[in-house]
Amino acid sequence: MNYAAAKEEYAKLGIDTDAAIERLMRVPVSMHCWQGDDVRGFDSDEELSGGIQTTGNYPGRARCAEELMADMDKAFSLIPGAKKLNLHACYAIFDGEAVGRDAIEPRHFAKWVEFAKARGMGIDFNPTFFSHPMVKDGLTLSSPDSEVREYWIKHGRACIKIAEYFATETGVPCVMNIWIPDGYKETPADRYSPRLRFKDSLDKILDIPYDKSKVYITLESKVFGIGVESYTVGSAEFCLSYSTKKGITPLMDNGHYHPTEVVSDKIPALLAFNDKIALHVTRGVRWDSDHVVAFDDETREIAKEIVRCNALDRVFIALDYFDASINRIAAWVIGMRNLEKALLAALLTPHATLAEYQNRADYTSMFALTEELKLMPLGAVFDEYCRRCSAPVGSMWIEEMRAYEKDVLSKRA
Ligand code: RNT
Ligand code: ZN
Repeated sequence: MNYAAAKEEYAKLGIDTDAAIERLMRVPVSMHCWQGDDVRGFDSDEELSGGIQTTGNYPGRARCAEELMADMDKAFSLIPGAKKLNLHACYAIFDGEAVGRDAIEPRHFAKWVEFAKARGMGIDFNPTFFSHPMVKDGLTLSSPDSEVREYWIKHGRACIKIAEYFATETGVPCVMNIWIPDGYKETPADRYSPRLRFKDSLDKILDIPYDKSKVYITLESKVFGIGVESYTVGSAEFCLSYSTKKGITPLMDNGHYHPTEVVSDKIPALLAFNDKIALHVTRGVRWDSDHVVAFDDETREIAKEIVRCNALDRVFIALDYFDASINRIAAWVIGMRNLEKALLAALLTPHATLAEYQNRADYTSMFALTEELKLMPLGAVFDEYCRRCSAPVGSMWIEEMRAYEKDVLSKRA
């Protein structure tokens, strides 16, 4: 079906496809740099730790900043819509200098700022509390060792300054997300003290003055990680309570809940109490496996909640997954395009009509229309959206990705 015909179909439901396309063009989605190099970063040779894992050894991962930037550029060119660059502290560019994570400075990210500015993008940021020798017994901000805690507190504080620098330079607020891997493999003898130490460490990090209109500090909870199956210090209740109490922003990663819990349902709950919320969109397969985001029911439901709560300006949307078993450019592009599709589908849904059915207790119509909507010509509108964003239409991007693989990635021995 062509765009004009699709537009007419949606108009019958009272939906303006042009308005949906224009709205979506203004929704930034933060693309995680760490998909490009299997979460290795540039600041240490440590193995990936923290209970997260990349599996697979598909050839061609980025090995340095130049390669990562080039790969992200390639991915950006294949993805419609507005983007933000999501960096981790371990992607500092040192140029030979030896700098600890407790001492990183804005200048170590100057090249990233240049990169983002040239592309008209904002930057989001993450302190890196894993893959580092100062992670002691799997613990960072909750460690019983005050020297360890001190080191990571300094890291958190250094990162706030860098986040502020990103916002000042790009003119776009920076979301700075705190996630720590701390936890225990076995049932701990003391569940309380680690959380009190984490709380105290966070207080110390947040103690430094920063411009709250420029930096949004988020806190990400988790249920378990590999090797820390029995207890996670930064659990859902801990992180949500802390965020609320301190007026920072909660972040939900949809891989970080029990398999039958859904983040889509949590979005309106958190929006009722928070001006802003943040998301890491991922796909867990049986566990927090961080598979590439698919155009699946829960991704669509997440997008629907954001849109029908009228919260596109209140939800910071980022992707967070890492697949080393397929072409990494494809991993970015597939996940980002799927999220864009989900958002577009949500913008093309007659929410008011459906809500009215619900309020009239006409569940028959609500269900019937919901199911019929699934076969509406979304593809034709998405193609048009891609066209207007100068991004490849349909499966055209696959050839471009393959060409880049042949010309660039395959030469990385
Ligand atoms: C880990 C968290 C965290 C990381 C990134 C690399 O389970 O999801 O967000 O994936 O910071
Ligand atoms: Zn995450």
